[in-house]
Amino acid sequence: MFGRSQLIAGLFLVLSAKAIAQPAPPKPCGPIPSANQLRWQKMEFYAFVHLSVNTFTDQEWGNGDEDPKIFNPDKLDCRQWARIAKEAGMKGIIITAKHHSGFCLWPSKYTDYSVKHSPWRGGKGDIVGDLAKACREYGLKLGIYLSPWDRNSAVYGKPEYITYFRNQLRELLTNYGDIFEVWFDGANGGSGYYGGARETRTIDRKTYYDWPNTYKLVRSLQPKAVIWNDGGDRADLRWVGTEAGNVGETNWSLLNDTGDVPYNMLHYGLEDGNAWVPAEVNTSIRPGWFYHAYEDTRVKSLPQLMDTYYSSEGRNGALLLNFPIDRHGLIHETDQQAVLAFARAVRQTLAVNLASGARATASNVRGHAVAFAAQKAIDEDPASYWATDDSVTTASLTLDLGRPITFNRFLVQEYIALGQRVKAFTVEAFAGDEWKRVTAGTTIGYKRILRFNAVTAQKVRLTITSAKACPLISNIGLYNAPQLLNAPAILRAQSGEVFIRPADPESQVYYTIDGTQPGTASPKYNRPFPTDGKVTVRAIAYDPISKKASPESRETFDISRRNWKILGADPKSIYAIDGDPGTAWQQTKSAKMPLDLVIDLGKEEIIAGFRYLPDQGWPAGIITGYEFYVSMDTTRWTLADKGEFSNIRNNPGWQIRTFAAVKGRYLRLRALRNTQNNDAAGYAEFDVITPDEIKR
Ligand code: FUL
Repeated sequence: MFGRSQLIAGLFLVLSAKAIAQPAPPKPCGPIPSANQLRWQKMEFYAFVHLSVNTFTDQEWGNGDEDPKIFNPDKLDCRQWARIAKEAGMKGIIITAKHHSGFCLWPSKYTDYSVKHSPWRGGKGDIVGDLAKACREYGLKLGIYLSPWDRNSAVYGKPEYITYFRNQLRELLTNYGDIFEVWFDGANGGSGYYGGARETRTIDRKTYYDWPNTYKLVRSLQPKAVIWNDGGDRADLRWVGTEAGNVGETNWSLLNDTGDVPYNMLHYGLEDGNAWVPAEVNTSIRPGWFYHAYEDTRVKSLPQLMDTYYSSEGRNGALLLNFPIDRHGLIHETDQQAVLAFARAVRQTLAVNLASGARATASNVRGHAVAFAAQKAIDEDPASYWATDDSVTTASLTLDLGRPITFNRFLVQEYIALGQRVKAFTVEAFAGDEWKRVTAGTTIGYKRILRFNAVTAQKVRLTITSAKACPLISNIGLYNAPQLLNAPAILRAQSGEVFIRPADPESQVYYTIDGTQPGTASPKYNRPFPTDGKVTVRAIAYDPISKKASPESRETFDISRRNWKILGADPKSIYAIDGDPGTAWQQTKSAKMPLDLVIDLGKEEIIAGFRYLPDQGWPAGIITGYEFYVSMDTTRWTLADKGEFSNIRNNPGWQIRTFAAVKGRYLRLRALRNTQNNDAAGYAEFDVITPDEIKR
């Protein structure tokens, strides 16, 4: 008989023999995430809220001279924001504690330009404090946006401002508990109130803020926070180069530590970057970041939000989704419904992982060890992973599902704690008696999700076709997402012909032009149809098999553009009024700012506003400063409006301007400046608004 001690010794021997047989885990490959970055990456989805004095003036950027008395969000309720974020599956909320206007949502000691001097709660309120409390109650993390640009501060542009900025940062990072992210916006310098100076101040984005010392302050006050910065020194997280809600299909979580990253590479990261700087995709649930009642009908639809999801979280990015807080201090009901429907659809998509329970085998397993076996990719433990031998960078993993299963989504995750490795992969299905390619991708990173038409197969194979080092796959998912019908696109050519384009070619389209809701009893769209003058077209796409309809799309067109002529311009100028946002006219020839777009309407009209859509392709000629004139004869012009299109660089959507109605036959949109400070003006579309125009 063995004694107890012999038994233990025997057991120890067996265990240590096993331990010796175990190959060591792979060495890190290239830069790896810090503990803060790893923790942040797992948050995946969190909210932005934008609120400031400009919420009450309908501007995207406050000028800094708005009277604090206009700030009165009479029903402000941070618990409502937190409840919605929580229900939507978000993990935190980042608040614009101070936006470019300089107005502070907390009673900062260092300025009078804050809630203290607003009528809201008699000047006794603190929105950052309220939100911190609400986040604690709902188990959410709190993040702070503090705009480096301050259009109110008299000392902006001078060294004293940096002290002021850091004092405010210290208040925010000291008085409100744990902060998970600090957001330093890159929009910087320009015109402003600046304590009454009302001038343009420019700063050197690289040196002015002395970021290294500001980062030190953040690290000392909030050691667990991640820093976002697109303006100056490299931070922990990067901007993706657009606010449209997507990051590149190829998305490396890497950048270079020093030196400038070419603007367009923010979208993709750098394969050989020497620093870990993962992507955060920031976008708003509406076209603007701040609340405008005229955007109540432009809240992103479910298909648009799903596209955003697959192009952000599905491409190795985190999703920071903004709610513009309305004038009552609430998330608008429509936004609430939109985000909750979105969250539901994501949950439904990922409800059942059809890969769990499969039998997994691999072409190579690191040291033949159980610890790195193929099965580790479907064991639902994010800390375990399938790994190959160090020398192997091409390998495949096969899942046998036991019976034919239908799926249309493929999810895959790398074990990023040891670096991002995979450069390219394919997914195949064994259907009939051969392997067929289902889809393919480039980078994976923390999480990659691919969409494709449903396939039915018993075996699925992931092949890593290229990697920087042995691949480490921590998770694989197969899902059968319920069908989503996209709202069709509605366009009107200059001729007045209306085109309706459904996203899925096989779906049917029904439409109305009489203001009624479209349904299957409405006219069916077969070909473009003519219209003339003002009309609202409403349309749905419909799948006769599932009997499901898409969300409705609705476009309101103003007076006919049939007889319009652009004067003194090259033939391509027609693209500015052809009704197709996909085509644009770039007015660059021999030109110097100011540049004029002059239109002959063909007859006298009453003009009460205009709409401008910049080039939707490469960001050139995006007009910021403008004047708008109307004339009866092209000799005497009346200035009807002037101003700036705020934030148009990052968010180049439709710009809508209305003014007191003016009569005339000729229009002149004068571009004074563009986002690149050169002499180009580009137009994807230009249209007018006439007085009795129905809701915008
Ligand atoms: C931009 C700002 O200029 C916008 O107003 C908004 O805050 C967005 C998140 O960042 O750079």
